[in-house]
Amino acid sequence: MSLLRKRVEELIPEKQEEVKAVRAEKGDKVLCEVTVDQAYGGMRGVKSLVTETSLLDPHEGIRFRGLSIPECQEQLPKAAGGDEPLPESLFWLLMTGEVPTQAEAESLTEEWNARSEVPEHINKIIDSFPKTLHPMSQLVAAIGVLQEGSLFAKAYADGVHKSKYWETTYEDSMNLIAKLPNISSRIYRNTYHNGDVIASPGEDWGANIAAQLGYDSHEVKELMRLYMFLHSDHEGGNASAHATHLVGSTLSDPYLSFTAGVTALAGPLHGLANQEVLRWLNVVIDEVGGLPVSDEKLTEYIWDTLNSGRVVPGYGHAVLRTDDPRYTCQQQFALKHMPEDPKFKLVKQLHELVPPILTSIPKIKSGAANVDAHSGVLLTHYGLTEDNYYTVLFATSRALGVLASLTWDRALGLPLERPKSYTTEWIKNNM
Ligand code: NMX
Ligand code: MLT
Repeated sequence: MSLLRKRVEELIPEKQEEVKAVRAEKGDKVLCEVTVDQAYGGMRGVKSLVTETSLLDPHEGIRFRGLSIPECQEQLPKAAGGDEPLPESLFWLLMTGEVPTQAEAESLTEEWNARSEVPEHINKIIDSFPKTLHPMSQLVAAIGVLQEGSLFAKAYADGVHKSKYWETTYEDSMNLIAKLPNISSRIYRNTYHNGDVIASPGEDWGANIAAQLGYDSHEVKELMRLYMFLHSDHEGGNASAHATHLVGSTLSDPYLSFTAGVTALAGPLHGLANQEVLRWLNVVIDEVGGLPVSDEKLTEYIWDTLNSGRVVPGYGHAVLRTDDPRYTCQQQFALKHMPEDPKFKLVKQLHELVPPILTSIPKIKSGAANVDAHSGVLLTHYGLTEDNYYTVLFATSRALGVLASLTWDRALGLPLERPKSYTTEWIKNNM
């Protein structure tokens, strides 16, 4: 049995007891009341989920199992010669709540490499997707096909006892995560490089993704490790985590549950915003006739976007009320590796100009930069300019968080999610 599975197996009874005790002691405490406005308003601020892997504070940002982004960067094991956390070490942290040793993190590298092969008939199906199909649709379809290998679906059909659901959920999650670099990079190479697919070099997960996209440098491998670490998890209420959890609560297998998360991420108000940001920057550059651009012209363009009933992508958030620390962390990477990049300078300029404009509009709750305001310029700097591919990278990373959570959902026996809805008629007559 793998080191991680053994550790999870040891932790499950403790956690089950802890949850039982918490529910016995605090089960009737009120987390929040829900107003009619919240029911119409996308349930913003409704506290009604339990997710163990991470917690988001509106002013401080995300903590993965209690650790902030800088703390993770300091404490989590890294690749030899690298400064950024290995995604493997973050996954171990999300699964166990513990910082892994270097050997534990490396055991995951080894295990994911061993599980990474995608069956040839599935590769052929992926190769048959038209290049015009959006990469996110290709990803959803590819994972849907991969589902034929679901061990959870097979175990369920064979009548497995509910106390063992977590075991095949864990195995499916590990297999899916292990295969994602092959799948995501195949989609990229098929769509933009005439199907010239690159075999995995068998390094760590982030380095494999970089190499298979076509980048061999230490710097891009570091960027990919950072990117995969940063986008992995954002507590349970964001649309991709919630969709995975909701579909998973029906006992749909991890492959199908994750496709729900991926389709949620494909929306422009969620993960697709990283594509939208790059497009928006490129349109600005075209329209103003190149860089640098004056603050006045840029301000005019921001207002044009708003006045034409569109959002400024990369800004605002449903929970965060200050700059996203994932933005700040990417900015630090850019300052270290590409301080003179003109598009990075444009991102910095926007970071000065957009927030005061958005906060001058009373209905907007936050004008601060979110994670998507930055990621595209980092990728563009190294030549990955195909913006409609960007959300595939976000989704690849998000698998780490939502599949760790799904494993715990099953270990804790969380039930089918099914909130109550009302009609407007009912509210008019009864409230
Ligand atoms: N540009 C223009 N209008 C905005 C923006 C923005 N960046 N942010 C919020 N608003 C509007 C919003 O559309 C809403 O308008 P209306 O009432 O007419 O529908 C109003 O302000 C109130 O919204 P908030 O309560 O401030 O934000 P909400 O929680 O509803 O939405 C987002 C959060 C993230 C959907 C919103 O800020 C947004 O659309 N931002 C731009 C898209 C984006 O960057 N999304 C990525 C988020 C991070 N991620 O990766 O998922
Ligand atoms: C995320 O990473 O999921 C986004 O920031 C959206 C969210 O948290 O609502």
